[in-house]
Amino acid sequence: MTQWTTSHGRTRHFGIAASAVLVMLAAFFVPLPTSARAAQAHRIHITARAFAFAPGTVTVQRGDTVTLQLESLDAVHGLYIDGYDVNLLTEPGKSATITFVADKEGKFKFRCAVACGALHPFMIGELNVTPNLPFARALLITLVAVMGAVALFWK
Ligand SMILES: [Cu+2]
Repeated sequence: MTQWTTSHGRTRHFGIAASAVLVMLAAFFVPLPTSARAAQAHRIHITARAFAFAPGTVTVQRGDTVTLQLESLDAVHGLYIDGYDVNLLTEPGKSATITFVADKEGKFKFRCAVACGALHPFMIGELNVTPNLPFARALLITLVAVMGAVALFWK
């Protein structure tokens, strides 16, 4: 019985020590959010022709500033993005530009805004806004630190 009590006491001490280490680690890592990958600016040139966009997929990270330049190679084409306030229209040989911040995460279809022919409904591309991973990691570490601190003061 005495032995059991001793080992239990050791486990408790180990728990406190582990919490202390966690808090120290947290103190070391908490400034991470500021060092998370800064938002980037992308300038993306998209050509439109019957009946496709090139490139058909655009991938950016959340928080990035995106400048889209839409150029038409044949007819009047448009580009609007579902879920974003983005709407472009351009004539053959000309281009239109818009700048926006990709503040919503996920996959968003972009479509031609002008009925340009038989396959117009299939003139679809995709904007892929991925999570800002370093920021997410920093958030996770902060969360672990808070839990560690709670565990420490709970004892
Ligand atoms: Cu079209």
